[in-house]
Amino acid sequence: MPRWINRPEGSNWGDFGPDDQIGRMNLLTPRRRLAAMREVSEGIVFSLSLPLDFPGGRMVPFRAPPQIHAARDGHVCHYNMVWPDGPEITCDDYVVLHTQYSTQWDSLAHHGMLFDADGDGVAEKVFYNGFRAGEHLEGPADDGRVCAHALGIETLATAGVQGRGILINLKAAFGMDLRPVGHDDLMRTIDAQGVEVRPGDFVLFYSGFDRMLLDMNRQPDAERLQSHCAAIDGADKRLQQWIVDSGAVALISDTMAVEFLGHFHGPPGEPKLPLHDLCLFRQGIFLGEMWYLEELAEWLLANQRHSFLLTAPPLRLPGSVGSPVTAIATV
Ligand code: UVW
Repeated sequence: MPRWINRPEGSNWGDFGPDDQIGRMNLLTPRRRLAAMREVSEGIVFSLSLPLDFPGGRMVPFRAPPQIHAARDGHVCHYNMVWPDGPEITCDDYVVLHTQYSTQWDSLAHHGMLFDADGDGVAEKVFYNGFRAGEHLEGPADDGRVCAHALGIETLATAGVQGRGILINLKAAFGMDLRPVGHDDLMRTIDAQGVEVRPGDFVLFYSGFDRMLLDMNRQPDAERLQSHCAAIDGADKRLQQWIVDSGAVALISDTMAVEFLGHFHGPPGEPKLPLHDLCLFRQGIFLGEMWYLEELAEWLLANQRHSFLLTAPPLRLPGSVGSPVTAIATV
């Protein structure tokens, strides 16, 4: 039995194969990856991760900062521990890590929709390419355990997250005011900044949110953060079509959700996160959020460039729906 009969409007389900789990990452071919290597001319690198204990506090109530603990073997604490028969000292730890607390990838298992994929007239919980909640995305069990048997972040980890990155500087175009960036605004910015988007690209949007967050030093002022910065408007249908046509494999930004969050309190029944709907559910386009882009954006602006080699694998953590990422841009 196929997993789905009805294909969501505007989706590419099945185009990369009936069991595909990496969506548009299929467009990142060896030839395109090789071309991305040719973006490197200086050998300068930029780390694109915030310290993973940022933003600090609980900006999203169910996402907490990492907690690091000493590894224990019964009553033995393996931290600053002198070996019983020698002079060596050892430290081991473990961490309680909310995978989407800080600089992160969203896997295609992060965001699904209620949709009648099997054509029985009843909407069910489904994700990209028709993978199902409860069946492929198992849990939560009584003890809280979950497992994405399909679409987990390990699918991205093994897909080879290295290719051409391009950065669109929304801060340079629009300043720090809160602003949805629709299709026409984005096209004007792309033209003015001389950005060329190619199939297989990772498309980064820089807003200046990262600097605000860092200056708050782990005590985020949510109201201030929510009332600043430009972000692409996922509800703009022409912008959605541009994303589909662009061939981008992932959209990435320094903001909380890549997209403008002004639709969060929109009419009942409408998607609150329309870009998440388009990218993660319909098109299999990965989203990277809360990346640290300031230094890269400033270097690119000063050097009249917009493209670079991006290397950004997530953790190969089977069954997880997201992952921290310590990405590197090489120019
Ligand atoms: C938001 O926090 C709104 O987005 P995400 O769940 O993708 O992190």
